[in-house]
Amino acid sequence: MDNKKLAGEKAVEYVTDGMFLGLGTGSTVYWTILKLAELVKRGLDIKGVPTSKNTEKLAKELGIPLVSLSSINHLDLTIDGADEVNPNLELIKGGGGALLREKMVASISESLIIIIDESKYVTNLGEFPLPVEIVQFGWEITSNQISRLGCNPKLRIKDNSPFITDNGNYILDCYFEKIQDAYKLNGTLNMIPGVVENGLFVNMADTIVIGNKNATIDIS
Ligand code: ABF
Repeated sequence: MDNKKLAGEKAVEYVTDGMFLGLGTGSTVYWTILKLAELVKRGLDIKGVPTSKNTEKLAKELGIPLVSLSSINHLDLTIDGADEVNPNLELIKGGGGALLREKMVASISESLIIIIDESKYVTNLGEFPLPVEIVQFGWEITSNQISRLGCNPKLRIKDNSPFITDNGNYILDCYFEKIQDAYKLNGTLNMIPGVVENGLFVNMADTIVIGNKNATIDIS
């Protein structure tokens, strides 16, 4: 079975009746949402908060009841994917361009479960370029400021134009190669004028579910 499908479906075991759930973005969470929709049809009572327009569309099509983030002040559990995870459960997220909403949803969740295939479990973060969401105004200045932290920022392009997030911002993919101190870099990045949010999730994940051949490994 596909390792992403393994991890995505395994995460549903953490869901109980009456939960308010953060529903992440990406191809691994896709399997979680499919499984949840199946259980909702059989009576599972959950309310979902999507982290992107794509997730909202999929959940609506599958009949998962949704609530808006502004109507609640906490979530019981968020299930989401990631681009890299290190042994400290620090993450790089945002490859799908939804990092700001993902981080906001994760920040009000009592528990955050990250689902990945084993290729994303790494010793050091940084081989995957760190997505940083920035405002469009003066983006070149913001990019120069970020480059002084020791990386090579690249404006994310889609269909030959700058990629625009659900929030109307740009994304810089920042090539650090190796990130030694994710906690410090997270704070430093967010102090730069023009930076909206970055894809480092530090001290947020509680459990990582790794789909690995025919087994899953829960690290928490
Ligand atoms: C999303 O999951 C993003 O933060 C991250 O880029 C993506 C990983 O995608 P996939 O599960 O498709 O590998 O939450």
